[in-house]
Amino acid sequence: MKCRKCGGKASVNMRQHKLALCKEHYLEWIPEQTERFIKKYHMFARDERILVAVSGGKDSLSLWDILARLGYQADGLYLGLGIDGGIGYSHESQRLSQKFADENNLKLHVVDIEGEYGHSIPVLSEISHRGHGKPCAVCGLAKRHEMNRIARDLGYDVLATGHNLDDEAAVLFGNTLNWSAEYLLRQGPVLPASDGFARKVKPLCRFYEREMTAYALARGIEYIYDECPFAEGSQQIFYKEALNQLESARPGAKLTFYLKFLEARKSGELFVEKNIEHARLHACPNCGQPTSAPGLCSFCRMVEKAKVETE
Ligand code: Q46
Ligand code: ZN
Ligand code: ZN
Repeated sequence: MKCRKCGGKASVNMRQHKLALCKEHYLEWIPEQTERFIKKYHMFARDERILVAVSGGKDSLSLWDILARLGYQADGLYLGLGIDGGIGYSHESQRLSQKFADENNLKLHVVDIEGEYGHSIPVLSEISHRGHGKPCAVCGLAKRHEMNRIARDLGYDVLATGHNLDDEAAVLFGNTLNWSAEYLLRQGPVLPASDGFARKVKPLCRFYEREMTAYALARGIEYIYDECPFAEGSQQIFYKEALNQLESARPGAKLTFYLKFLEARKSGELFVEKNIEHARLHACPNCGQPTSAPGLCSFCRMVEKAKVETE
């Protein structure tokens, strides 16, 4: 397999784009594409200040890396959730986030939930009895609240998260299975600011997860491989696996699923019943069934025609 740009040995092959690239050209292609998506979806402008939610994983660190390479003013925000899970999850993810910031001369804000509110996420979850044993409901609530608070307090124009196509397609799949109209209408690459809420953007939403893994590895970014221990067995992961099966049988299915959804939403077709033309129907003079064709209905005309031709 050869790189389409230079003819050298390809190191990444993207079946869904029918595109193979060498490492060097892949590392150019990802930021170029990201820039294209930022413009296409009107995410932010050059003079705006961006706060990147950083978790220490490959997606958020890659996003930060790409925005910095593109010359955007992007600072990071790490939220200390206080999750250990036997692997020191929060500790390690914070260490890697800080390491990335230091090595690249980037500014990282660190907010520790326990330091700020007296309890870690798992403890807050137990106390509040939300979410049936898993702290994810409390965690999601706290993350949204804190990211928004810090963006507002520190004067950032926009909040950026590292959600990739696999994440977005899985959420879309879940929302579709439940026909959650409200969520479907809010899902997309950009959630505009609305009273008290900062604008939220997802610049990586069109990249497959494995494209981001390839990027992080090629850039030599050190990230935490483990997922949060509470993610195991989640519905989200189940949906991802289902979509991966679909994708392996039909390369590009995931991207099409997401992009066609964005198109339908933009054109206003989603959940709007089309006005089917019932007007101007009249009875066919031959069979009496309703028809919009002038004179005979299409069926009678076909039969007529067949008669004439076989006479
Ligand atoms: S919600 Fe749940 Fe995640 Fe919070 S507790 Fe872990 S898995 S980090 S995306
Ligand atoms: Zn090349
Ligand atoms: Zn509040």
